[in-house]
Amino acid sequence: MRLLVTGGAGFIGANFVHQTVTQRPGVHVTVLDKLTYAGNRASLDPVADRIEFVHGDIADTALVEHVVGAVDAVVHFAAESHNDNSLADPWPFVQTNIVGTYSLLQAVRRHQVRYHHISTDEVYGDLELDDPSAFGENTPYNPSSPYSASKASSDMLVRAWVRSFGVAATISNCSNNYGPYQHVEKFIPRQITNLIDGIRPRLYGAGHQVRDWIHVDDHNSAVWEILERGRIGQTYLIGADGERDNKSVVELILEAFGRAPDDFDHVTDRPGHDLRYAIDASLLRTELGWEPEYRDFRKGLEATIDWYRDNESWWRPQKAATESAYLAAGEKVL
Ligand code: NAD
Ligand code: TDX
Repeated sequence: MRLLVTGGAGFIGANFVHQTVTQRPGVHVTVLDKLTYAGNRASLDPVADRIEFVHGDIADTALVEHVVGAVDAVVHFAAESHNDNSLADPWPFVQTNIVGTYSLLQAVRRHQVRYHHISTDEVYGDLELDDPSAFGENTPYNPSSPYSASKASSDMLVRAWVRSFGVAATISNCSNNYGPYQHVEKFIPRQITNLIDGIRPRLYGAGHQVRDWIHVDDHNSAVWEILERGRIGQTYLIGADGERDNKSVVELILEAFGRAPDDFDHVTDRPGHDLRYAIDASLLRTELGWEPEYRDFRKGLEATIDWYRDNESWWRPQKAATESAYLAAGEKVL
Protein backbone atom coordinates (compact mmCIF):
# COMPACT_ATOMS: atom_id res chain seq x y z
CA MET A 1 0.00 0.00 0.00
CA ARG A 2 1.18 3.53 -0.84
CA LEU A 3 -0.04 5.85 1.90
CA LEU A 4 -0.03 9.65 2.02
CA VAL A 5 0.10 11.08 5.56
CA THR A 6 -0.63 14.81 5.69
CA GLY A 7 0.74 16.63 8.73
CA GLY A 8 3.22 13.81 9.38
CA ALA A 9 5.72 16.19 10.96
CA GLY A 10 3.21 17.17 13.65
CA PHE A 11 2.52 15.46 16.98
CA ILE A 12 -0.02 12.77 16.11
CA GLY A 13 1.06 12.43 12.47
CA ALA A 14 4.71 11.78 13.38
CA ASN A 15 3.71 9.14 15.94
CA PHE A 16 1.43 7.59 13.28
CA VAL A 17 4.33 7.43 10.81
CA HIS A 18 6.61 5.82 13.44
CA GLN A 19 3.96 3.23 14.29
CA THR A 20 3.25 2.50 10.62
CA VAL A 21 6.88 2.10 9.57
CA THR A 22 7.59 -0.13 12.58
CA GLN A 23 4.50 -2.33 12.45
CA ARG A 24 3.66 -2.39 8.72
CA PRO A 25 6.82 -2.66 6.65
CA GLY A 26 4.76 -3.27 3.48
CA VAL A 27 3.30 0.26 3.61
CA HIS A 28 5.16 2.94 1.68
CA VAL A 29 4.67 6.25 3.50
CA THR A 30 4.80 9.69 1.90
CA VAL A 31 4.46 12.64 4.27
CA LEU A 32 3.08 15.97 3.01
CA ASP A 33 3.73 18.74 5.52
CA LYS A 34 4.05 22.53 5.34
CA LEU A 35 6.38 22.61 8.36
CA THR A 36 4.52 25.41 10.09
CA TYR A 37 5.66 26.45 13.59
CA ALA A 38 4.02 23.15 14.74
CA GLY A 39 5.77 20.90 12.24
CA ASN A 40 9.23 19.53 13.02
CA ARG A 41 11.33 17.50 10.59
CA ALA A 42 13.28 16.16 13.57
CA SER A 43 10.18 14.26 14.70
CA LEU A 44 10.67 12.05 11.63
CA ASP A 45 14.44 11.56 12.09
CA PRO A 46 14.10 8.01 13.46
CA VAL A 47 12.32 6.92 10.24
CA ALA A 48 13.74 9.43 7.74
CA ASP A 49 15.40 6.84 5.50
CA ARG A 50 12.23 4.76 5.25
CA ILE A 51 9.74 7.41 4.12
CA GLU A 52 9.37 10.06 1.44
CA PHE A 53 8.95 13.65 2.63
CA VAL A 54 7.21 16.33 0.55
CA HIS A 55 7.43 19.86 1.92
CA GLY A 56 4.24 21.65 0.89
CA ASP A 57 0.79 22.99 1.63
CA ILE A 58 -2.37 20.86 1.51
CA ALA A 59 -4.13 23.90 0.01
CA ASP A 60 -1.73 23.87 -2.98
CA THR A 61 -4.06 22.12 -5.41
CA ALA A 62 -1.44 21.37 -8.10
CA LEU A 63 0.91 19.77 -5.58
CA VAL A 64 -1.92 17.85 -3.90
CA GLU A 65 -3.16 16.58 -7.28
CA HIS A 66 0.34 15.25 -7.95
CA VAL A 67 0.96 13.54 -4.59
CA VAL A 68 -2.55 12.11 -4.23
CA GLY A 69 -2.32 10.68 -7.77
CA ALA A 70 0.63 8.53 -6.66
CA VAL A 71 -0.98 6.81 -3.62
CA ASP A 72 -3.69 4.30 -2.71
CA ALA A 73 -4.89 6.02 0.48
CA VAL A 74 -4.64 9.29 2.39
CA VAL A 75 -4.74 9.81 6.17
CA HIS A 76 -5.31 13.51 6.74
CA PHE A 77 -3.80 14.84 9.99
CA ALA A 78 -2.57 18.26 8.79
CA ALA A 79 -4.29 21.11 10.57
CA GLU A 80 -3.89 24.21 12.62
CA SER A 81 -4.57 22.50 15.93
CA HIS A 82 -4.34 24.92 18.87
CA ASN A 83 -7.47 26.55 20.30
CA ASP A 84 -5.58 29.48 21.86
CA ASN A 85 -4.00 30.36 18.50
CA SER A 86 -7.40 30.23 16.82
CA LEU A 87 -8.65 32.86 19.27
CA ALA A 88 -5.70 35.14 18.47
CA ASP A 89 -5.96 34.71 14.67
CA PRO A 90 -8.64 32.46 13.14
CA TRP A 91 -7.62 32.90 9.50
CA PRO A 92 -4.99 30.12 9.18
CA PHE A 93 -7.58 27.75 10.68
CA VAL A 94 -10.10 28.57 7.96
CA GLN A 95 -7.44 28.34 5.26
CA THR A 96 -5.75 25.08 6.30
CA ASN A 97 -8.55 23.19 8.02
CA ILE A 98 -11.35 24.06 5.59
CA VAL A 99 -9.74 25.06 2.27
CA GLY A 100 -6.93 22.51 2.72
CA THR A 101 -9.41 19.70 3.35
CA TYR A 102 -11.41 20.80 0.30
CA SER A 103 -8.26 20.57 -1.82
CA LEU A 104 -7.55 17.01 -0.60
CA LEU A 105 -11.17 15.93 -1.12
CA GLN A 106 -11.17 17.11 -4.72
CA ALA A 107 -7.97 15.18 -5.39
CA VAL A 108 -9.12 11.92 -3.75
CA ARG A 109 -12.39 12.27 -5.65
CA ARG A 110 -10.61 12.62 -9.00
CA HIS A 111 -8.19 9.76 -8.32
CA GLN A 112 -10.69 7.53 -6.43
CA VAL A 113 -8.32 7.19 -3.50
CA ARG A 114 -9.38 5.93 -0.05
CA TYR A 115 -9.45 8.82 2.43
CA HIS A 116 -9.44 8.88 6.23
CA HIS A 117 -10.18 12.17 7.93
CA ILE A 118 -8.75 12.90 11.39
CA SER A 119 -10.98 15.08 13.53
CA THR A 120 -11.69 15.98 17.11
CA ASP A 121 -14.35 15.54 19.79
CA GLU A 122 -14.45 19.34 20.05
CA VAL A 123 -16.84 19.49 17.09
CA TYR A 124 -19.58 18.42 19.54
CA GLY A 125 -19.09 21.42 21.83
CA ASP A 126 -18.92 20.64 25.54
CA LEU A 127 -20.81 18.81 28.29
CA GLU A 128 -21.76 20.04 31.74
CA LEU A 129 -19.49 18.78 34.53
CA ASP A 130 -22.37 16.89 36.16
CA ASP A 131 -23.81 15.49 32.90
CA PRO A 132 -23.39 11.70 33.00
CA SER A 133 -23.54 11.38 29.19
CA ALA A 134 -20.71 11.28 26.65
CA PHE A 135 -20.39 12.27 22.99
CA GLY A 136 -21.54 9.64 20.49
CA GLU A 137 -21.46 9.39 16.69
CA ASN A 138 -24.93 10.99 16.49
CA THR A 139 -24.34 13.90 18.89
CA PRO A 140 -25.23 17.15 17.05
CA TYR A 141 -22.32 19.40 16.09
CA ASN A 142 -21.99 22.49 18.30
CA PRO A 143 -18.41 23.81 18.08
CA SER A 144 -17.28 26.64 20.40
CA SER A 145 -13.95 27.99 19.12
CA PRO A 146 -12.70 29.01 15.67
CA TYR A 147 -10.51 25.87 15.78
CA SER A 148 -13.38 23.50 16.51
CA ALA A 149 -15.67 25.31 14.05
CA SER A 150 -13.07 24.87 11.31
CA LYS A 151 -12.71 21.16 12.13
CA ALA A 152 -16.52 20.77 12.16
CA SER A 153 -16.65 22.47 8.75
CA SER A 154 -14.05 20.09 7.35
CA ASP A 155 -15.97 17.07 8.68
CA MET A 156 -19.09 18.36 6.93
CA LEU A 157 -17.21 18.67 3.65
CA VAL A 158 -16.12 15.03 3.98
CA ARG A 159 -19.68 13.87 4.61
CA ALA A 160 -20.91 15.79 1.56
CA TRP A 161 -18.14 14.38 -0.67
CA VAL A 162 -19.08 10.86 0.42
CA ARG A 163 -22.77 11.33 -0.29
CA SER A 164 -22.63 13.51 -3.41
CA PHE A 165 -19.48 12.22 -5.10
CA GLY A 166 -19.06 8.71 -3.72
CA VAL A 167 -15.68 9.43 -2.13
CA ALA A 168 -14.51 6.40 -0.09
CA ALA A 169 -14.00 8.23 3.20
CA THR A 170 -14.19 7.54 6.90
CA ILE A 171 -13.97 10.08 9.75
CA SER A 172 -12.67 9.72 13.29
CA ASN A 173 -13.24 12.19 16.12
CA CYS A 174 -10.77 11.64 18.92
CA SER A 175 -10.37 13.08 22.40
CA ASN A 176 -7.25 14.82 23.84
CA ASN A 177 -4.00 13.04 22.98
CA TYR A 178 -0.82 12.94 25.07
CA GLY A 179 2.57 11.40 24.44
CA PRO A 180 5.96 12.18 22.85
CA TYR A 181 6.55 14.86 20.19
CA GLN A 182 3.64 17.09 21.30
CA HIS A 183 4.30 20.80 20.85
CA VAL A 184 5.12 22.69 24.08
CA GLU A 185 2.17 25.04 23.54
CA LYS A 186 -0.21 22.21 24.57
CA PHE A 187 -1.30 21.67 28.18
CA ILE A 188 0.70 18.61 29.28
CA PRO A 189 4.04 19.34 27.53
CA ARG A 190 3.81 22.98 28.58
CA GLN A 191 3.61 22.06 32.28
CA ILE A 192 6.31 19.37 32.02
CA THR A 193 8.77 21.70 30.28
CA ASN A 194 7.87 24.56 32.65
CA LEU A 195 8.83 22.34 35.58
CA ILE A 196 12.08 21.30 33.89
CA ASP A 197 12.78 25.05 33.52
CA GLY A 198 11.82 25.86 37.11
CA ILE A 199 8.58 27.67 36.15
CA ARG A 200 5.35 26.88 38.04
CA PRO A 201 2.66 25.07 35.98
CA ARG A 202 -0.06 27.42 34.67
CA LEU A 203 -3.67 26.36 35.05
CA TYR A 204 -6.38 28.27 33.16
CA GLY A 205 -8.97 29.59 35.61
CA ALA A 206 -9.98 27.22 38.40
CA GLY A 207 -8.92 24.15 36.39
CA HIS A 208 -12.22 22.30 36.77
CA GLN A 209 -12.45 21.60 33.02
CA VAL A 210 -12.39 17.93 32.11
CA ARG A 211 -10.56 16.37 29.15
CA ASP A 212 -10.76 12.71 28.10
CA TRP A 213 -7.08 11.75 27.71
CA ILE A 214 -5.85 9.05 25.33
CA HIS A 215 -2.29 8.04 24.52
CA VAL A 216 -1.33 9.01 20.98
CA ASP A 217 -0.37 5.40 20.12
CA ASP A 218 -3.89 4.25 21.02
CA HIS A 219 -5.39 6.96 18.80
CA ASN A 220 -3.20 5.80 15.95
CA SER A 221 -3.92 2.08 16.37
CA ALA A 222 -7.63 2.97 16.14
CA VAL A 223 -6.98 4.96 12.95
CA TRP A 224 -5.40 1.88 11.37
CA GLU A 225 -8.41 -0.28 12.36
CA ILE A 226 -10.74 2.23 10.72
CA LEU A 227 -8.59 2.60 7.62
CA GLU A 228 -8.52 -1.15 7.08
CA ARG A 229 -11.94 -2.27 8.28
CA GLY A 230 -14.12 0.80 8.81
CA ARG A 231 -17.38 1.23 6.90
CA ILE A 232 -17.18 3.85 4.15
CA GLY A 233 -19.10 6.97 5.13
CA GLN A 234 -19.03 6.07 8.83
CA THR A 235 -17.83 8.30 11.66
CA TYR A 236 -16.05 6.58 14.58
CA LEU A 237 -15.36 8.21 17.93
CA ILE A 238 -11.99 7.37 19.49
CA GLY A 239 -11.49 7.58 23.24
CA ALA A 240 -10.08 5.49 26.08
CA ASP A 241 -12.21 6.43 29.12
CA GLY A 242 -9.56 8.84 30.36
CA GLU A 243 -11.58 11.67 31.89
CA ARG A 244 -9.55 13.91 34.24
CA ASP A 245 -9.96 17.51 35.33
CA ASN A 246 -7.08 19.84 34.50
CA LYS A 247 -6.21 20.50 38.13
CA SER A 248 -5.75 16.76 38.80
CA VAL A 249 -3.48 16.47 35.76
CA VAL A 250 -1.28 19.30 37.02
CA GLU A 251 -1.19 17.66 40.47
CA LEU A 252 -0.06 14.35 38.92
CA ILE A 253 2.70 16.10 36.97
CA LEU A 254 3.82 17.95 40.13
CA GLU A 255 3.89 14.65 42.04
CA ALA A 256 6.10 13.10 39.34
CA PHE A 257 8.53 16.00 39.85
CA GLY A 258 8.45 15.55 43.63
CA ARG A 259 6.74 18.93 44.13
CA ALA A 260 3.83 19.93 46.37
CA PRO A 261 0.36 19.50 44.79
CA ASP A 262 -0.43 23.23 45.09
CA ASP A 263 2.86 24.43 43.55
CA PHE A 264 1.17 25.92 40.46
CA ASP A 265 -0.35 29.24 39.33
CA HIS A 266 -3.91 29.95 38.28
CA VAL A 267 -3.75 32.13 35.15
CA THR A 268 -6.23 33.96 32.93
CA ASP A 269 -8.92 31.59 31.68
CA ARG A 270 -9.42 30.82 27.97
CA PRO A 271 -12.39 32.76 26.52
CA GLY A 272 -15.26 30.39 25.71
CA HIS A 273 -13.36 27.59 27.49
CA ASP A 274 -15.15 24.25 26.88
CA LEU A 275 -16.06 22.62 30.20
CA ARG A 276 -15.95 18.92 29.57
CA TYR A 277 -15.33 16.45 26.76
CA ALA A 278 -16.17 12.75 27.09
CA ILE A 279 -16.16 10.04 24.42
CA ASP A 280 -18.31 6.95 24.08
CA ALA A 281 -16.14 4.73 21.85
CA SER A 282 -18.42 1.68 21.98
CA LEU A 283 -18.97 1.60 18.20
CA LEU A 284 -15.22 1.38 17.60
CA ARG A 285 -14.84 -1.25 20.29
CA THR A 286 -17.76 -3.48 19.31
CA GLU A 287 -17.65 -3.17 15.52
CA LEU A 288 -13.89 -3.14 14.99
CA GLY A 289 -12.73 -4.82 18.22
CA TRP A 290 -10.31 -2.00 19.04
CA GLU A 291 -8.99 -1.72 22.61
CA PRO A 292 -6.51 0.81 24.03
CA GLU A 293 -3.17 -0.43 25.33
CA TYR A 294 -2.44 2.48 27.67
CA ARG A 295 -5.01 2.03 30.44
CA ASP A 296 -2.98 3.62 33.25
CA PHE A 297 -2.84 7.40 32.73
CA ARG A 298 -0.31 7.91 35.53
CA LYS A 299 2.13 5.47 33.88
CA GLY A 300 1.60 6.96 30.42
CA LEU A 301 2.15 10.43 31.85
CA GLU A 302 5.36 9.38 33.64
CA ALA A 303 6.70 7.89 30.38
CA THR A 304 5.83 11.15 28.63
CA ILE A 305 7.63 13.17 31.32
CA ASP A 306 10.70 10.93 30.83
CA TRP A 307 10.53 11.52 27.08
CA TYR A 308 10.60 15.33 27.56
CA ARG A 309 13.45 14.99 30.06
CA ASP A 310 15.42 12.88 27.56
CA ASN A 311 14.64 14.95 24.48
CA GLU A 312 15.28 18.54 25.51
CA SER A 313 17.01 19.27 22.18
CA TRP A 314 13.70 18.47 20.42
CA TRP A 315 11.55 20.97 22.37
CA ARG A 316 14.04 23.58 23.55
CA PRO A 317 14.03 25.64 20.29
CA GLN A 318 10.25 26.28 20.65
CA LYS A 319 9.99 26.91 24.39
CA ALA A 320 10.91 30.59 24.80
CA ALA A 321 8.85 31.77 21.81
CA THR A 322 5.83 29.76 23.01
CA GLU A 323 5.93 31.28 26.50
CA SER A 324 6.42 34.79 25.02
CA ALA A 325 3.35 34.28 22.82
CA TYR A 326 1.25 33.36 25.87
CA LEU A 327 2.44 36.50 27.66
CA ALA A 328 1.82 38.66 24.57
CA ALA A 329 -1.73 37.25 24.40
CA GLY A 330 -2.31 38.68 27.89
CA GLU A 331 -1.91 35.61 30.10
CA LYS A 332 -1.58 36.77 33.72
CA VAL A 333 -1.25 35.04 37.08
CA LEU A 334 -4.58 35.42 38.93
P1 NAD B 1 0.05 19.56 15.31
O1 NAD B 1 -0.26 21.02 15.35
O2 NAD B 1 1.05 19.00 16.26
O3 NAD B 1 0.56 19.18 13.83
C1 NAD B 1 -0.04 19.68 12.67
C2 NAD B 1 0.88 19.38 11.49
O4 NAD B 1 0.23 19.84 10.28
C3 NAD B 1 2.23 20.11 11.55
O5 NAD B 1 3.28 19.24 11.18
C4 NAD B 1 2.08 21.24 10.54
O6 NAD B 1 3.31 21.63 9.94
C5 NAD B 1 1.15 20.60 9.52
N1 NAD B 1 0.40 21.60 8.74
C6 NAD B 1 -0.28 22.67 9.21
N2 NAD B 1 -0.83 23.36 8.18
C7 NAD B 1 -0.51 22.68 7.05
C8 NAD B 1 -0.80 22.89 5.68
N3 NAD B 1 -1.53 23.92 5.27
N4 NAD B 1 -0.31 22.00 4.78
C9 NAD B 1 0.44 20.93 5.18
N5 NAD B 1 0.76 20.71 6.47
C10 NAD B 1 0.28 21.56 7.39
O7 NAD B 1 -1.35 18.82 15.42
P2 NAD B 1 -1.73 17.44 16.13
O8 NAD B 1 -2.01 17.67 17.54
O9 NAD B 1 -0.77 16.40 15.71
O10 NAD B 1 -3.14 17.16 15.42
C11 NAD B 1 -3.22 16.39 14.21
C12 NAD B 1 -4.66 16.23 13.83
O11 NAD B 1 -5.36 15.55 14.85
C13 NAD B 1 -5.40 17.53 13.59
O12 NAD B 1 -6.26 17.37 12.49
C14 NAD B 1 -6.20 17.74 14.87
O13 NAD B 1 -7.36 18.48 14.64
C15 NAD B 1 -6.51 16.30 15.23
N6 NAD B 1 -6.74 16.03 16.66
C16 NAD B 1 -5.81 16.39 17.59
C17 NAD B 1 -6.00 16.06 18.92
C18 NAD B 1 -4.99 16.41 19.98
O14 NAD B 1 -5.22 16.16 21.15
N7 NAD B 1 -3.83 16.95 19.63
C19 NAD B 1 -7.17 15.38 19.30
C20 NAD B 1 -8.10 15.02 18.32
C21 NAD B 1 -7.88 15.34 17.00
O1 TDX C 1 -1.25 26.28 29.90
C1 TDX C 1 -2.37 25.74 29.81
N1 TDX C 1 -3.14 25.64 30.93
C2 TDX C 1 -4.38 25.07 30.91
O2 TDX C 1 -5.04 25.00 31.96
C3 TDX C 1 -2.87 25.21 28.57
C4 TDX C 1 -2.05 25.30 27.31
C5 TDX C 1 -4.12 24.61 28.57
N2 TDX C 1 -4.85 24.55 29.70
C6 TDX C 1 -6.17 23.86 29.69
C7 TDX C 1 -7.08 24.21 28.55
C8 TDX C 1 -7.85 22.92 28.32
O3 TDX C 1 -8.94 22.82 29.21
O4 TDX C 1 -5.87 22.47 29.52
C9 TDX C 1 -6.83 21.84 28.68
C10 TDX C 1 -6.13 21.25 27.47
O5 TDX C 1 -5.66 22.32 26.67
P1 TDX C 1 -4.98 22.11 25.25
O6 TDX C 1 -3.77 21.24 25.39
O7 TDX C 1 -4.81 23.44 24.61
O8 TDX C 1 -6.05 21.21 24.49
P2 TDX C 1 -7.60 21.44 24.08
O9 TDX C 1 -7.94 22.86 23.96
O10 TDX C 1 -8.44 20.59 24.99
O11 TDX C 1 -7.58 20.80 22.60
C11 TDX C 1 -6.83 19.59 22.35
O12 TDX C 1 -7.67 18.47 22.26
C12 TDX C 1 -8.52 18.41 21.16
C13 TDX C 1 -6.01 19.73 21.06
O13 TDX C 1 -5.16 20.87 21.15
C14 TDX C 1 -6.89 19.82 19.86
O14 TDX C 1 -6.11 19.84 18.67
C15 TDX C 1 -7.79 18.62 19.85
O15 TDX C 1 -8.70 18.72 18.80
